[in-house]
Amino acid sequence: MTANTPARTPVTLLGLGAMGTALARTWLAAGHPLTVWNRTPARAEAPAAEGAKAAESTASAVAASTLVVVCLLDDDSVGTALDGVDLTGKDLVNLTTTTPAQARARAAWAEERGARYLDGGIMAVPPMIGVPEAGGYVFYSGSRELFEQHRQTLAVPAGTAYVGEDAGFAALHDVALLSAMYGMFAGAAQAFALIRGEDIDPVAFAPLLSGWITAMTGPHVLGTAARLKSGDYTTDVVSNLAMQVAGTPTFLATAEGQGVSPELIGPYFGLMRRRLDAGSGEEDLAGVVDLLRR
Ligand code: FVH
Repeated sequence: MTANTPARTPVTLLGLGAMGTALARTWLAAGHPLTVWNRTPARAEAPAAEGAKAAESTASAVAASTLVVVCLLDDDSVGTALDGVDLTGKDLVNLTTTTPAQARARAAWAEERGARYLDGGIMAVPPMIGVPEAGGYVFYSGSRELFEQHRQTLAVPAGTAYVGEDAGFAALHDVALLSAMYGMFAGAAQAFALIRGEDIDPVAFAPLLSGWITAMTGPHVLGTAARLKSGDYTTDVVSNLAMQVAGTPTFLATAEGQGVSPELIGPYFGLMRRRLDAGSGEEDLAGVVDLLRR
């Protein structure tokens, strides 16, 4: 660092699992003074060798910096690690994956202890951290002031997307995107199961499947969002529900013929059928969203 280089914000990081270790590396590489703590102290040896200060307790780690980032297994481990620690005047950024309700409760808990609170949902896996071209980012919600003040420091490991003052919103966005991901993975599993056992090379099949998912998903997602917002589920429908439900016996019979269970795809077809039976044959699939709401 030269005399003209602005000082980097000191960071304390609690948690050196796979994700915490990746985060630590990026802040160290960017020149941030870093204090780390991990329940199993041996995991602090690698970042310490790269210049981090290894704290012996969460209390001393928290005392070392105003900005305290937590990346532990779950909400219980956050409660355990910070139990009895003085958080007065601290800026607590919790990147641990939790439910929205846990995030809101943790925000209230932190504020009662005199800290500002920002919750985060990491949309990346460890190899994407510190690699901007990998496209990883973190959803943040909670104190906007805290976010704006530390935006640059938070942007070091991955991109940032602030989604609102409600501390639960980062977790909600995180879980919503991951839920969609698992739905797509379920669809891919169904497709691979159908071809498995035949003389079809799964590696040759993969780009067809991937290209199809990509081509269909974007327009479907954007179209559904527009319908949910406008409340108009029938204008400009390309493939209506009546036609799509009429096709489902073919998919189920093919699965049966290939020896594939309908347990993944059957429930979705069931929802489509319910919506059709309710008189929505001219819609597309947006109405399924409303059926899922309890
Ligand atoms: N790794 C991933 O792909 C995903 C990507 C998206 C975000 N997740 C979430 O990030 C949180 C941390 O994940 P991680 O990958 O670092 O997880 P682990 O490698 O399993 O490390 C867990 C750390 O938590 C510590 N820990 C566990 N229980 C306690 C406890 N009761 N008290 C204090 N610390 C605890 C553990 O310590 P140790 O086992 O080394 O002693 C690790 O530091 C997580 O929410 C993901 O869902 C990652």
